[in-house]
Amino acid sequence: MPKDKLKIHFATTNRSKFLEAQSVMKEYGIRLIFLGKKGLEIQSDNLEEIAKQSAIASSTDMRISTIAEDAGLFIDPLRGFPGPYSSFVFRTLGCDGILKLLKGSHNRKARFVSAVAYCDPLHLPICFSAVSEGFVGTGTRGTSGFGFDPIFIPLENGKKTFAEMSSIEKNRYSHRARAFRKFGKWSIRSKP
Ligand code: ITT
Repeated sequence: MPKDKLKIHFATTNRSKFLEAQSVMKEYGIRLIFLGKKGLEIQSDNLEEIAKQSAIASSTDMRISTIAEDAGLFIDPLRGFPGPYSSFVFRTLGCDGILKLLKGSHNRKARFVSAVAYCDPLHLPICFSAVSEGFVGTGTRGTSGFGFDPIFIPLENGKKTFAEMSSIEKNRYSHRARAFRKFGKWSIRSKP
């Protein structure tokens, strides 16, 4: 683990994502800093590869320790779509577009996946992935969070969408919180 363990830059443009991750990192004594930009993202259908390359790019460019995260919603009856293309699909189709694609489908099983990559200028990146299993609701509900939160219901809760939860509650079930906790545990284990 790096010398500047307590301060890590999060190479993301998404402030909601940052705030969720920041509160998890606090549990591990890590101060996460919002970078407001990310390294050039590669085209790939592998979230871990995208996150790793993005973390390498930011860390090399700025000579600092960085974290990058790539996440996506994988919907079973759509054979994993939108998956790694979630950002584009959210901007183009949005929640309503996904609901239309699923109209009449009884199978609404889906999962959010998060890949969190850490990189410092002297080492190869390390990546931690986690999943939140759930299903897509039949309409949009709630105003919290971002992205596909209004249509995703995590299995462990089974009732509320992520957008109907506080960020603390979302962090109990979310792919992102789980992946960041894996990173947090690793950072404690690798204490110099
Ligand atoms: P950065 O790449 O700058 O970090 P981003 O918003 O583009 O921000 P991702 O590529 O990781 O982030 O995520 C792709 C999309 O997947 C994102 O724009 C959302 O629409 C959706 N998504 C990811 N995590 C989500 C979450 O926790 N809740 C709702 N939607 C999420």
